[in-house]
Amino acid sequence: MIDVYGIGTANGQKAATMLEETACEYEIKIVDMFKGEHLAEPFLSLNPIGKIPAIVDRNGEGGKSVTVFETLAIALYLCDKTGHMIPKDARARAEAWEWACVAATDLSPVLSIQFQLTRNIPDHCEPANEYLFTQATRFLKAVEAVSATRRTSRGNIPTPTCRCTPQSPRPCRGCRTVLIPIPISKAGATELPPGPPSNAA
Ligand SMILES: N[C@@H](CCC(=O)N[C@@H](CS)C(=O)NCC(=O)O)C(=O)O
Repeated sequence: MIDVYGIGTANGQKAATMLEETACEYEIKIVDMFKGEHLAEPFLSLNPIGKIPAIVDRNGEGGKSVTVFETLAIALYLCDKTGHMIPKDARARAEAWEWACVAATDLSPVLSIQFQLTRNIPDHCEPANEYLFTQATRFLKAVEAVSATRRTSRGNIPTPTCRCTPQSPRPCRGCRTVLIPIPISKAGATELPPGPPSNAA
């Protein structure tokens, strides 16, 4: 059994999606960021940076408990543990690492910074916002083109650019595990309620 600590933000959903995709049994432990629980114990002992998600594998190697934070580290840990989603062929495996790196080092930071910029910094520099938007579009187009031609090791078509909303009649597998729906609107992040406290300052 794996405990997943988080809430239904994009990164929280990524961990939950990977638990589903690797067919692990898991229990959701809500870390309510809107109450600042991510910046306090006991969560800080799971991730000293104070960002969700984190997992605790109660039955890790040798039957010992293993804690992992960072979504890419969680994804790789789960693939490694279960053997799911990691191609055996070296070239295909390198391709899997390529896209994992794109997600973790390109797409995710760009989307995250753009989100914070448009939501929390009203007098942000618009050219910076446009640059981030252009980059995000570039990464997402490439991901969509490639994922249209691929299947995961478990035979289902991956949906890396999920478009579910809280009202979706048939949410994707990752979104079925969403803990608290986050309102999404075409107008963008500015319409969202006030964000959780952050220790970024
Ligand atoms: N690089 C981290 C980023 C995680 C992250 O940004 N989590 C957000 C929620 S989606 C968070 O905890 N934000 C709270 C904060 O920055 O204080 C990962 O991939 O796990």
